[in-house]
Amino acid sequence: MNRKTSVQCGLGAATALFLAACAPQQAAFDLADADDDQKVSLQEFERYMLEAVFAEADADGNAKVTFEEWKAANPDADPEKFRAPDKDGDRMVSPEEAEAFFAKQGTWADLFDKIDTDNDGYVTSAEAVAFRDRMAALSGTTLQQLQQAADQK
Ligand SMILES: [Ca+2]
Ligand SMILES: [Ca+2]
Ligand SMILES: [Ca+2]
Ligand SMILES: [Ca+2]
Repeated sequence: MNRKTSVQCGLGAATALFLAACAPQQAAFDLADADDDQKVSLQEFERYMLEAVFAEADADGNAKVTFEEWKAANPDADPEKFRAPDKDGDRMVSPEEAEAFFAKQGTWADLFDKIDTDNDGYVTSAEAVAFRDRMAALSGTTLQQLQQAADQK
């Protein structure tokens, strides 16, 4: 994906990467399916989403996300909320801090559950497509909106 597309899509759309709003569905799915067994486990999903979200936010690619970078990718960013994952208080979020934060919040597990409609612990390409179609109505979907939608099920 080129820089322009990723800026237009914004951070919430890192989620949409998987849902193919910004990337060809099959390409995103194949990327997430690290062991190539045609299904995405929660572990694969978490790894993929973390990397996608982090790469999306880390504009200068130095493996640290500053609040300014976060805000650029996510205009509604709240400084208070940004501080939550920043465990060592250096005003930057490292991949490790992001991983711990998302794991604690259950962010990816909740989303994964929502996509894995037959609850077999794997997301198939068909389930990913079905989920994208369900979410298609929510244009400009942010991660927060996705979580809210998941909460309301
Ligand atoms: Ca797999
Ligand atoms: Ca950075
Ligand atoms: Ca930090
Ligand atoms: Ca499934």
